[in-house]
Amino acid sequence: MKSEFFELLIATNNQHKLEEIRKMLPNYIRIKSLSDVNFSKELPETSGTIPGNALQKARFVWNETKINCLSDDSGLCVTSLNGEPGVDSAIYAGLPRNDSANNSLLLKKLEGKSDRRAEFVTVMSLIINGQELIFEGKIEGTISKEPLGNSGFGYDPLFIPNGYSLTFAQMGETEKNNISHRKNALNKVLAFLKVFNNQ
Ligand code: ITT
Repeated sequence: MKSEFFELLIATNNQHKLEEIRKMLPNYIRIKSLSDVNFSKELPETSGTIPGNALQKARFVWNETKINCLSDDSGLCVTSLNGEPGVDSAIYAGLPRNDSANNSLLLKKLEGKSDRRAEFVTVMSLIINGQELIFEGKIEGTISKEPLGNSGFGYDPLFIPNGYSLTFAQMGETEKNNISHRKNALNKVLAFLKVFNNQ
């Protein structure tokens, strides 16, 4: 199937993710947000795993819209906390979700621990004409002693990728988007779409 443009619905209610994905995609992919298609339902995330949630969100949106779609389920996994907050990253400190409370809780749990290794994980589920695909991206790093920087969202003020001395929130969106877990997952999605769309 060769076509000039490829339309893709981004199955997220997280505006930060949507904007990061928008900036990473080439022009031949025309993205639509859920609000562009008047989709206002809460996305289900009850599987208990990051890949499971990614698939659950994409399936839900595909079943409701029948538009080719891409979901993103992400989390920060801290080695010395047995992978916490992981699949619960968005609500680590409880509801309503609050990035600053999540960061404070994480710092508190790491008090006195010398091992501050962590990795960000993104799993994307792509559904095209009903066919389900899964792609994973990761980046390893460490957790800083205090929140540093103002850009990005979520745990960005705490995450220092390996090989860097700045947190994601200090390095700014362009540099983060070049190396992030989300970018690594999206590169795999794009490699697939390139073949699929015969670009
Ligand atoms: P959707 O399900 O609608 O996509 P969400 O915010 O609920 O949005 P997740 O369930 O994947 O998304 O939650 C991931 C949480 O992990 C997110 O709320 C942040 O706290 C954190 N997170 C994910 N990606 C991140 C990133 O690039 N930088 C910092 N924190 C991130």
